[in-house]
Amino acid sequence: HNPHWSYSGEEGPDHWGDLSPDYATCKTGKNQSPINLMADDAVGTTSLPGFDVHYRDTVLKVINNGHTLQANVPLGSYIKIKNQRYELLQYHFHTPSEHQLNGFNYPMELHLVHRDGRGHYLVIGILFREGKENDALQTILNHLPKKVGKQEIFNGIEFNPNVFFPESKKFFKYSGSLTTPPCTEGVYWMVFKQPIEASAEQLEKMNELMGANARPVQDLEARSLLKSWS
Ligand code: SG4
Ligand code: ZN
Repeated sequence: HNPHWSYSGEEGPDHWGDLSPDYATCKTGKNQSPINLMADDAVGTTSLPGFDVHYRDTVLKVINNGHTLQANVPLGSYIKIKNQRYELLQYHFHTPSEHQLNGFNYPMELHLVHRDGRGHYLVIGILFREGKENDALQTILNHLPKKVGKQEIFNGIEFNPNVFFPESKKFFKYSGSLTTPPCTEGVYWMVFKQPIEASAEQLEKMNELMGANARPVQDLEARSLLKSWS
């Protein structure tokens, strides 16, 4: 059983590393996430490997696990990068955004969590800004679990999270960590530069559901931040 953690007070982000020896990396790690994505400081390279999105329409399974609102994905959806297949496990949301873009937070961030056959994580981050209503997000908002901690399956609701990808495929890439305890490193992060839109009402509703659940930005330390354009 893992020690309890939260986003404020005694069990908040400043204390995660002290709550358990299992969470020490949250304090001592030098490759932590999230970070501030400074476009001008990022190393531009057009030679980053491309990625192919192979997501399927699947039944919507939603859970509020007390830390985030999350959709669990049945096997069969994956991202391909250089012949490596990263299986989509789940996606979830943070309000406000965890990553900053040029020093600013956005009202929300989506994380699509993938894992390859060797257990390496790839997380894709997509930022939301306030704008027009987002139909896909509304589908999720229309199918919320009634209780915290219990997954609800909405049979008959076919959903494909590929609708969340922004038009521009420009992205940042860096090596980071899980943004929650145990803050495990070796996570391959890709964050899209172009935010997508959701309405003020939708963002407000998400914030109401989850509360503030963003870890503050961490130092880049010795890492390089890459961008897929120059
Ligand atoms: C959220 O708490 C998810 O519910 C966790 O998923 C996830 O942990 C954690 O965030 C960290 O992921 O993309 N923000 S993040 O770095 O995916 C994992 C579950 O607990 C291991 C399944
Ligand atoms: Zn996350």
